[in-house]
Amino acid sequence: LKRVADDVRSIPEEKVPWFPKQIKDLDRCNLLITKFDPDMDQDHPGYRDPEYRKRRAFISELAFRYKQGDPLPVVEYTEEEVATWREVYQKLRSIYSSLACRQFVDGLQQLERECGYGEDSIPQLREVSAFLKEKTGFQLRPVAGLLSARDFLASLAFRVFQCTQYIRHSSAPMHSPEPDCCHELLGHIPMLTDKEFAQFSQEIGLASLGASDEDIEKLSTLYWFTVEFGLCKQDGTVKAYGAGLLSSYGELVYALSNEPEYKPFNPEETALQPYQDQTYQPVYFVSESFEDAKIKMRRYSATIKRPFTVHYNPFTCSVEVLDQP
Ligand code: NLE
Ligand code: FE2
Repeated sequence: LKRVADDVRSIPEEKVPWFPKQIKDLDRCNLLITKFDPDMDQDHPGYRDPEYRKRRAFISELAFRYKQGDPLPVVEYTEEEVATWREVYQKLRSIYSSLACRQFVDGLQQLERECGYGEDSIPQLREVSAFLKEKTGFQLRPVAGLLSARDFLASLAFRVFQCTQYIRHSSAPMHSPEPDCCHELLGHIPMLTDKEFAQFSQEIGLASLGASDEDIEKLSTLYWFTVEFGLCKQDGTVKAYGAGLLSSYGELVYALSNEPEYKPFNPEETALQPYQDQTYQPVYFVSESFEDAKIKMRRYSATIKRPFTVHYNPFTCSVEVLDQP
């Protein structure tokens, strides 16, 4: 018989890292990784552009002040920002039908029809979040930059996707090593309109709650090679479903050329593949199908050792923690 534990810290002899149990606890999941910050990184294309840095600071502030349940901040984008968006949108839109997976193309079409997606304006997180909520129960939350893997993955357990709201520098529209609104809105959001993919994302999140640092490292590597840079077979050809590819014209073309190495997706091996996040990936993992990736990930997650199990309660938007029987 399983018993609901009040707090996993009551489980003897195990040090379990703190993790959010209620959606409100995500206010504490905000550890930022500043390595790509335009204020710190001399190689950032915005480093020498004080206007850009000021804009980034302003948009970051909106995210820092955000608390779960607040209405999502609305950003009035400048003409220059919209011009960057337009360039990214037009270039990518022209290659999606041949290089992106079916679920992505369907999702984007729905967003264009029903959620104001198009090249003339940058969609607002508030509207997109409301749309997603109805499709798959996912909702958005603003974030100031790249989050730590533990905090980012934890939010997925609640079907919350943390989104940046600033845009990449106008001098480098075709690839950015850091996330920005082009990456979130074009890379991630269309995939999150798909029920199966939403489920896949939440399951990675649930597997991460209270996991050891080593297991977080492996899960974030798996996340990297699936949700960010995953390829899958469809109708006999290889297509992209990873958001890092679907938001970068440069890397999308490269990933589906015959230059990079392909390996079959297999969580045990993929979890150990070293990766870098500065430029294009030298290797991509290809799954037989979405379904296949989901089944294999589920099997892998079940092998992660934790002294408890978690169950998401969608009625209360909270995680129930159960002692291992
Ligand atoms: N390289 C991606 C892009 O240019 O949109 C962003 C990746 C963020 C992990
Ligand atoms: Fe991403």
